[in-house]
Amino acid sequence: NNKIRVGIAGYGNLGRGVESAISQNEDMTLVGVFTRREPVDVQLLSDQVPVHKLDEIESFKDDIDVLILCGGSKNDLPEQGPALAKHFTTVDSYDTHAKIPEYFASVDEVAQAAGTTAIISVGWDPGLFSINRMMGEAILPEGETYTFWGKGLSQGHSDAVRRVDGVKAGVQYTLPAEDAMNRVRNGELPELSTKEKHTRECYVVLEEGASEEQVRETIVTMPDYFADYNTTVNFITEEELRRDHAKMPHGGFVIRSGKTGESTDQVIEFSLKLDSNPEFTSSVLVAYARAAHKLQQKGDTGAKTVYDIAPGLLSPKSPAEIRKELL
Ligand code: API
Repeated sequence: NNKIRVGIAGYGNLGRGVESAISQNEDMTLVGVFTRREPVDVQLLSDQVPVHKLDEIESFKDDIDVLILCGGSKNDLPEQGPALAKHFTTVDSYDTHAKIPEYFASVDEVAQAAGTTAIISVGWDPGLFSINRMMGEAILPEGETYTFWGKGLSQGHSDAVRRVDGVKAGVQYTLPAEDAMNRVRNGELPELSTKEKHTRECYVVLEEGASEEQVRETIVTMPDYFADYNTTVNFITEEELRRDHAKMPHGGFVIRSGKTGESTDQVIEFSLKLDSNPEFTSSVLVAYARAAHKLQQKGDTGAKTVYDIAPGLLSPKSPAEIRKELL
């Protein structure tokens, strides 16, 4: 049969989510998981799927149609994105918004030369929210766009916290400012700075001997992640982290509030309520993996973002089926 053969690079929360999502998509099969850890130490959901060392992945070139990159944006993807696009058609969830243009260029150069297709920055934000921001602007040129997240656990910010020297483990919650959110929902079109829309709350387990003050300072001043926000850092024990912070819910919304004609109000709202941020992000990655494979087969290569992908390519159904059933 002609199932799309998928590989996973990196097996944390996202990798596990991708494994689980693939099992819900009959046109796909998971051929292997690739890890920097010792393969015997990696426990998959399924015992049917082999685990290999990531540095041996090149020898699987002919066995994988699409590789889903499940590493973090802060340290893993800037290196792995271009390195793996050299040999594989890839999908990733690079989410450092300010550095996406730079990351796109580095992946595009490699993918163009290698003839692979690489869809970057896939997920819900960046991803589904980005599409809705763009549609709002295109359809209602006179208006304002607002994005609110949470309350929820940001994987990107949690990953960034865990990379800080002296941090053993930790999570980050994004909290929307209720008053700002209500003003937007009431159609007020307020001008809001980054700080006025969200605050950030971190729960951190320190390494033995690490300094609270130093860790706090490194986190709250971190560019692209925390510097522009009011951030609080709480120090907790490993047991408290396991007990109180194991769930990873998230969500939020994009609102475009605009006017047509003389002064006709029009509001577009797209919202998500997620019990598991990683499982949802993974599900988006898997749908885009299907699109990446179709593009690659058509010879449409190079780096892409969600803006470049026609929605029908995400579906396992044929264009004729989609027209008949969903239009
Ligand atoms: C936040 C959002 C999260 C977006 C979703 C995803 C993640 O600050 O909570 O990191 O979980 N930017 N990029």
